[in-house]
Amino acid sequence: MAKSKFEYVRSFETDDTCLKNCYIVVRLDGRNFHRFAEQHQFKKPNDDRALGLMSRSARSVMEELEDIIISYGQSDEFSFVFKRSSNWFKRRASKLMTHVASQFSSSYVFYWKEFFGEQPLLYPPSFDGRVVLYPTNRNLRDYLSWRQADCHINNLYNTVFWTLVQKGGLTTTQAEDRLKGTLASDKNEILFSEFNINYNNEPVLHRKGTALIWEKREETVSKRMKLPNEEEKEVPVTRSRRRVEAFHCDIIGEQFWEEHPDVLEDDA
Ligand code: DGT
Ligand code: MG
Ligand code: MG
Ligand code: MG
Ligand code: MG
Repeated sequence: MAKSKFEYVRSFETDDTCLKNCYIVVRLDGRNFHRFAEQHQFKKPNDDRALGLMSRSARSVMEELEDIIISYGQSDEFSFVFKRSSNWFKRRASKLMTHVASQFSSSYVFYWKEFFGEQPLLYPPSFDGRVVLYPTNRNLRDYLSWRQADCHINNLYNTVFWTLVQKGGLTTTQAEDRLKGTLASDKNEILFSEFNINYNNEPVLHRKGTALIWEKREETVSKRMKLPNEEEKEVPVTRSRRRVEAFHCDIIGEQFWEEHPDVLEDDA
């Protein structure tokens, strides 16, 4: 086919193919969710409706897009990991990232009512995205560990902070001053000795965030079948189905990975 004289503009496009053999991680983060949470009266420090909606949207991303093996989320962020051998959209970073971000954002709006009921969504939320490549299982696991450690650090801080405000009667400025320079052990101690709260008994969803993976399930359904020269009858049919399952547990140690050996491909 003859090319138009405008065709050359294509050559201005830059190549953003992700390096082969690497896990491709897309991390989304809510834009200005400090304000979004205020405006929608999110419960402090954790709103289970908001966290549920984030997970529901992430599930939609995994179900609608190809090759995502695990995702991990906390607060207003979610990370999606594409399998190493993925060739979806020829591994073009911008395609992968924008599909993840738009599928997630539209799902967040689409499923809003399932979690917030009649409380209206006041304006369209948006999420930024970035792409990071990790060549080894160790690097990928360290990435996920980093996000879960971040969840822990922020949740411990926020739990003590809001306990000091909500139960201790401090102003937010006083609570901030009280926590300046404190270590994790000091924060645990404040919760325990002043408010009789054992941080380890706080909801695991808040302490560990949410990991979503694919799990195989054997499913038996009965089907009506008509064989030649026989009456139609009910026969049990077993098939294996994949579905996204949520875990709120430690993903830093070995146990989770030993129990789910199919998530990561072996290093070379
Ligand atoms: P950004 O990401 O630079 O556009 O700005 P933000 O405001 O989204 O900041 P970020 O992502 O560092 O922090 C997440 C904010 O979202 C933080 O202000 C607390 C808020 N947030 C997330 N989950 C909850 C929740 O469950 N309850 C409440 N009250 N706030 C939440
Ligand atoms: Mg941010
Ligand atoms: Mg944010
Ligand atoms: Mg964030
Ligand atoms: Mg098109």
